[in-house]
Amino acid sequence: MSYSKPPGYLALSGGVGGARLVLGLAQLLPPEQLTVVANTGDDFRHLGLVICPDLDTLLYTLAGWNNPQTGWGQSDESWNFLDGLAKLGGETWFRLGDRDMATHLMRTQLLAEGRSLSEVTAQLSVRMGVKHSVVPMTDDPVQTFVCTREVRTRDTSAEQRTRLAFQHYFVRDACEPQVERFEFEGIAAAAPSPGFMAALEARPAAVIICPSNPFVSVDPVLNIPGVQAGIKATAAPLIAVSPIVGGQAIRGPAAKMMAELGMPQTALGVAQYYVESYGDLLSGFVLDQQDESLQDEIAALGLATSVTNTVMSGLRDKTNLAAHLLDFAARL
Ligand code: FO1
Repeated sequence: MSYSKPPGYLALSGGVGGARLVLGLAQLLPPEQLTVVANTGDDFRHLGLVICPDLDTLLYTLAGWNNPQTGWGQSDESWNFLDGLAKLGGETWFRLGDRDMATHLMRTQLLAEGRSLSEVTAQLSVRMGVKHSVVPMTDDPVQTFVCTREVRTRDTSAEQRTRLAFQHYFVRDACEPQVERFEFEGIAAAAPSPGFMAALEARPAAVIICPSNPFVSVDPVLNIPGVQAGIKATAAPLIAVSPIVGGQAIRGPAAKMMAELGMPQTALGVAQYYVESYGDLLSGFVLDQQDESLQDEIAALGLATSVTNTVMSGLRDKTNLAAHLLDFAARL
């Protein structure tokens, strides 16, 4: 008697916003029914360490180690390492807590021993007691660069364009420069990670785009060669949750980026961007109750739509949104 394994779900996530929904999904789905694919475009080498922020936010969130205030790093943190680094005149703009440092050191060491990022992530998951499968989008190097334009207030003719490494834009420069476009260096030669491919080949019941930044968290994942074809081949509905609620991003620079890219900073603007970028790959869009008035315009893009509370503060909100998503997916 062969019991057909119930189909699983695939969640594509960046950092904070995505991790909240992933925690909700993890309350409802057993480990064998959920694979979380993390954006690795934010990754960078710093102080000789390989740092993978979105992977760590997801692992820490599922392990219960995360710092809910910042959305990154660990709770109960101490900062002696950073204080020591400051005394030596080292770079302290990227804040590394003492407990967080252990993760970066172990990851850097395991990678240096020749393991793939997927293998290292699996090891860290076990050591953190994370049961659900969190995988990098790829084991190949992909680095997000933010191409910005600094319009000098006085002399507007002297537009200075710069190409910033993601963490320089996001942390060192506090997302202040005006974005013009993004580059994902290395992506043309990147392959989806083994866990990502396996989850697609296992014909998931649905693929969920978490409420992450469309440009620097979602686009890197969907633009890895083979991913869009892989999603299409699953015949599973691809559903996005809007990261913009009431004209604001819950966290991070998504709304500011949309303004600088000339897009309406609304859930409709996000839906339009996804449809323009991915055509009919996307079949469903979930928007917040505050944006209910946009539902018909979003549906007119050819998307099935669903309205619910997408602002997640407590665990109940996360679980409710996850349940709503699974129910919505089942109806597509
Ligand atoms: N984000 C900040 O805004 N300031 C920081 O000092 C900072 C340190 C940091 C350390 C480890 C880590 O995994 C993430 C960290 N982040 C910090 C977040 C990081 O910039 C991520 O790329 C964002 O979370 C966007 O996904």
